[in-house]
Order: sequence, then structure tokens, then C-alpha cells
Amino acid sequence: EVPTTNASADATGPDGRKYLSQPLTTEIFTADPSAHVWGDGKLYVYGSHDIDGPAKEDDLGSHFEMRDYRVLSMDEPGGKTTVHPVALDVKDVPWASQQMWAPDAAFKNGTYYLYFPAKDKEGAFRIGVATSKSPVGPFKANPEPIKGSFSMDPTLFMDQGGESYLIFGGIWGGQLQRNVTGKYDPNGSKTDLEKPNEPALSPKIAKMNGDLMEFAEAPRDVKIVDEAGKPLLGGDTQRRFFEGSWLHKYNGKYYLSYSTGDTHNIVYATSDNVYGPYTYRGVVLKPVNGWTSHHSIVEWKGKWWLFYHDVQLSGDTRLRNVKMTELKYNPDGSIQTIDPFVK
Ligand code: FUB
Repeated sequence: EVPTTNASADATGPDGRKYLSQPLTTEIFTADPSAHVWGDGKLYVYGSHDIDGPAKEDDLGSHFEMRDYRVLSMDEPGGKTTVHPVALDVKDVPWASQQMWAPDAAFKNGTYYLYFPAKDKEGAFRIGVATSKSPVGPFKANPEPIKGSFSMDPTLFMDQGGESYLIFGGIWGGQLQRNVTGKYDPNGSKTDLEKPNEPALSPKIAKMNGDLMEFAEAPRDVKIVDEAGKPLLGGDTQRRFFEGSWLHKYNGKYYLSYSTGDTHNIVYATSDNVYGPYTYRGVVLKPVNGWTSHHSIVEWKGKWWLFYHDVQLSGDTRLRNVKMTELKYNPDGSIQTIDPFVK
């Protein structure tokens, strides 16, 4: 665990720009925030617990060597953030070997569920489930990953009728491009399909069984199209899916938001159907300080909030810190673009 003590309320980012908001905690490094409000009205953040490690920075994210999860909680927006003890450690996950990346959580019938990606003993990302009677853990992992799961960045979306869906995947280090045949190919492309004029790789969606433990169906592609209904292409790096899916509903519409990775935006697309196709709508969050951008969107105490991360505390891509800021919609349902720096 790496304590951090150098946070400063008026710290400036690159080019002397002032940050829009401040880290939620300086006790540990945190990233990939999945924010949830359960029955007690508090806000819980399920994210990555970043640590320093020996791996060199590369395009596959080898430098993200996280080994456990810590849950954050807040009673009020702007209030104190509590950092809870270790919720799940890689050593307690029988099938996992390394890289506990971006998780998400769910709650059903008195049980909290943690969905997490990690590399198995062969180096392939799989998605695991762990459960607890407490929102902050400790969580107990199932002995095997979800059958048929692959890649990373899972998010569990529970619709109003109670049906639940796991949306997941990411390219480059997230390995979607190494899973196109239905079997993990360790020698596959390091980046994407390498076909810039063909439809980009999509996030995957699968309905979950009622016990939220296994897929109820084979994962399908979540198609993302432009205003003309044409699929976004692999070469459209400003808009195409890279990683970090989040799904929420607003005024009856489904909003899929995600990171464009190497172009560093968080963007969104909307649909009337949970499975899509989703139509690209615009940018939620402009590039932050740091290579990765990863977010979640949640309604809490009558306002909508964007949770995201940057590297304000460390200046190092592998040691991130989570933040929150208010998110606003226009009357037509479009999201007002957020700049992580103040003009
Ligand atoms: O934290 C490791 C990886 O970096 C996440 O899984 C991605 O979304 C990116 O934030």
C-alpha cells in the first residue's frame, strides 16, 4: 500500500491549468470508480486500488499490477471519504494470478456482488464474481470465473424490471481482439483488429442468471453506430469503443458511455433497447491528466454525478486518484460535456 500525502487543494495540472475537482482520498491510490447508491443512501465506490510495481509501462497495461480491492464510501456529496479495509485479495481468488483491474458491484436480495477482471494462470483475462453481506466486504470469490467470460472492465446493469446484464470488454491490454474466435489467442494482435475501415470491436453484453453468478446467454456485440446508422469504424479513434463501459438509464433511454482509450475521451451513445444498437451522441469528459480515463455515472441525492480519475497526486499513469463532479443533461437528454480543468 502506498500512502500519499502530497495532495494540495490548489494543485495545478499540465500547462498550469487548474483542476475542476480534487481527489476523494489521499490515503491510497484509487482508479476506475464504479459508484453506487444502495438502500442506506450512502455512496459507495468500487474501483481499482493502484500500487507501484516493477513492470515497465507498455501498450498492454502491464504496469497496472493491482492485487486487491478497497471500497470507498461517503455519506454526503463533498463529505469525508472513508477508505475501507481490503475487500478482496488476489491470493484469495483460486483461478486468478494477477492484475485485479476495474471492478463493478451489484446488490440483490441482501447480497452484494463484486464483479472483477483478473488474469488467469494462462495470462487470459476472465471475469470473476465475489459476494458479501456487507457493501464494503470482505467478499468471497467463486472458485471459477464466470463460464464463457473473457476480457475485462465488467459493469453490471440492473434494469427496472430486475433483469440484469453484464457489459464488458476492452481492446489492447483488455484482450478483446485476442478473443474473436471464441478462444483466447495469446499471440493475437496487441492492439485491435488492425482493420481501420471495418467496424470497430464492440463491448459485449450478456443477460445474467437470476442469481447473478453466470451468463444466461452467450455474450453479444453491443453495436455502436453514427447518426446515419453506420457502425463506428476501427480507425475512428476519437469515437470508437476502447474500454471502460458504463450503462445507465435516464428518462427511459439507455446511455452507454465508455473510454476511447488512446484518444482519452469518455463518450456516450444512446438506445431504446438495452442490447443496442447505440447511437453515438458526444463527449462526456474531455481528456484528464493521465493516459487512462475511466468513469461511472450515478444519481445521488437529487443530482447526477460523474466519477472519474486522473493522476493529480502522483503524476504517474499507474498511480491514479478518483474524483467526482456534477453531471448535467440538456432538455433534449444530451449530456453537457465536462472539462476536467477550469478555464
Ligand atoms: O485500471 C486498469 C485499466 O486501466 C482499467 O481496467 C481500464 O479501464 C483502465 O482504466
